[in-house]
Formats: sequence, C-alpha cells, structure tokens
Amino acid sequence: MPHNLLILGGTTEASALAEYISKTDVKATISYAGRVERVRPQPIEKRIGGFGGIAGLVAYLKSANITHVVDATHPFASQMSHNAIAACEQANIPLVALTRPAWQAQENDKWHNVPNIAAAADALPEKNKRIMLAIGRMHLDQFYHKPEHFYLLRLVDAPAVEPAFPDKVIEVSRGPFTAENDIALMRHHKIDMVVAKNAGGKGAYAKIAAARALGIEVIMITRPAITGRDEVASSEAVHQWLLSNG
Ligand code: 3Y8
Ligand code: NAP
Repeated sequence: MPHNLLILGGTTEASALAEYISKTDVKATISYAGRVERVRPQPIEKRIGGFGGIAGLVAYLKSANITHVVDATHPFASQMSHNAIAACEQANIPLVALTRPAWQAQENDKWHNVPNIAAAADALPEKNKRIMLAIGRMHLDQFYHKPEHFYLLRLVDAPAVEPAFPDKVIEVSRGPFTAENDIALMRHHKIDMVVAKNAGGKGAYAKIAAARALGIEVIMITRPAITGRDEVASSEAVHQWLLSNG
C-alpha cells in the first residue's frame, strides 16, 4: 500500500517536515489541535481539531487509511504524544517522533531548572519582580496566586478573557522570535526574570539568548519525559524511517 503519512504538527520542525515531504511522492496530512486563530500555511493537506482521545485517533487512522504517523508536536504536548503511542499500538501503525533536543545552559546563563509549570510559580521570589512569562496562554492560571509581580505576557492571539493578573502587559505575537527584538522588549519593560519552557528548537530560543545578554535569571521548566516510541531528529531521518518501514 502506498505511504499515507499523518504528521502531528504545531512546531517549526513539523512545518519543515511538511515542506520536505511535499517534494517527495509521499501522501501526507499535517494535523493541528486548533488552539490558535491561524495556523501556518502548509504545502500539504491540513486537518484542524482534536481527534477525540485515543479511540478517536484510532478511528481516524483507519478511516483515513493512514499507514505511518510522525509525532512532530511540541515537547510539552505530552497528552497528544501519549495518545499517539497508544493509538498507533492499537491500530498496529508505525510511529516515530520528530524531536528537538532540550536547550542546555551555556556559560553566563543564569538558569534555575524546575520540574513543571507549578514548580515555576512556586520558585518565584516574594518581592516584586518584573517577569516575562513566555509560556503561552494555557497555563497562566498557575501563576494567579503570585499577583504581587509585574507580568509581561506573550500570547499568540489576543485573549478572549483577560488573564487575571493585576499588573500586566500583553504582547500579542507569534514566533519565531529574534534575540535582538527580545532584548529590546525586555529592556523596554525592565524585565528582571524570565519563565520559559525548555522547548528546544530555534523558534522560542530568542528570549533565552536575550536573558543571557542582559544577565537575567531564567526559571527553566523541564519538559515532560515521553518514553515508548522511536525518535529521530531530522526530516531526512523521517524519510529514511518511512522507506525502511514498508
Ligand atoms: C497551534 C500554530 C511553525 C510553528 C511555530 C516552535 C516555534 C513559534 C515559539 C515565547 C514562546 C509557546 C507557544 C511557542 C512557539 C513556534 C511554533 C512555537 C511558544 C503555534 C501554533 C499553535 C501554537 C500553540 C501554542 C500554545 C502555546 C505555545 C505560544 C502553528 C503558533 C508559548 C510554547 O493561545 C494558545 O492556546 C497557545 C497555545 C500551545 C503554549 C501555551 O501553553 O499557551 N504554542 N503555537 C497549534 C495547534 O493548534 O495544533 O503551528 O502554526 C506554533 C508555534 N509556536 O510551523 O512555524 O516550533 O516551538 N508556542 C513554548 O515554547 O513555551 C512561544 O513567547 O517566547
Ligand atoms: P496536548 O495537551 O498534548 O493535547 C491535548 C489534546 O489536544 C490532545 O489530546 C488532542 O485532542 C489535541 N491535540 C493536540 N495536538 C494536536 C494535533 N497536532 N492535532 C490534533 N489534535 C491535537 O497538546 P497542547 O500542548 O495543547 O498542544 C496543542 C498543539 O500546539 C500541538 O499541535 C502542539 O504541537 C502545539 N504546540 C504546543 C506547545 C506547548 O507548549 N504545549 C508549544 C508549541 C506548539 P484529542 O484528545 O481530542 O485528540
């Protein structure tokens, strides 16, 4: 049966893979949750919306005659990744993850590593800081019990509901970002602390390089561990995996 690939997308690497695959004879569809108003235009077929849990994904794999799945989601999209592992096992469909390594602290980095988002909020100091909270929209409520700080929030879309921080500025901007812009942004808002997910890749790294340049502490959230799947690190390796997996 000819290859029919499902790419679970939402990252720079997923877009690069879609571009790469569009130049081959492999039929492929890139999938998004539908979290934001606009997703990046793609050269291959796109589907937007959840599948409906593991069972929904199994049903989709069968109805769409998917032969292979590449999980190219963000390292913090752990629910999707776990569902993909379970669904591909049930449907007996090969799965590989296209991942990007975690960032490693470099000389002059002032990182304070924490295991999860809740621990990042607990790690905030007592006295008033000016914090760039660049972890998106979905988990801001985990910081609501620390209202005494100023927060610079960077969101993909203007929020339908105002995040409940008394002292905040909302920067509506989608990545990828640049270090020089993030240095200017942090200087403008007199930022003295950054909270970040260890996303890896280039699209979110600007704030990390900017914090280093400005000597600002970063509370770095470790990514969730995801096991039980093969992983590759490039579009070429995905193509090789595809060819060697029937
Ligand atoms: C919907 C649509 C591409 C993909 C680009 C990458 C880079 C730019 C940097 C900061 C950090 C953050 C956030 C971020 C980046 C890339 C990548 C990446 C971080 C889009 C996209 C979708 C999403 C979902 C969105 C989350 C949010 C997280 C913003 C597309 C633009 C903070 C992650 O409002 C919301 O509901 C936003 C939700 C999940 C995390 C959160 O908890 O809020 N990404 N981001 C995807 C879908 O519907 O399936 O893919 O075109 C994609 C990108 N965002 O092809 O160019 O590869 O990482 N995304 C983080 O790293 O902390 C911004 O501001 O410095
Ligand atoms: P998540 O918490 O792991 O997944 C929650 C549910 O969202 C999944 O069970 C699934 O719903 C749906 N879903 C997630 N990714 C999907 C995809 N690519 N296609 C179809 N449905 C998807 O996911 P998340 O952290 O909210 O991430 C959502 C999307 O944003 C993903 O595409 C991810 O790559 C992208 N993203 C996330 C982050 C982040 O920080 N989390 C950063 C950058 C980009 P059903 O159970 O109904 O199938």
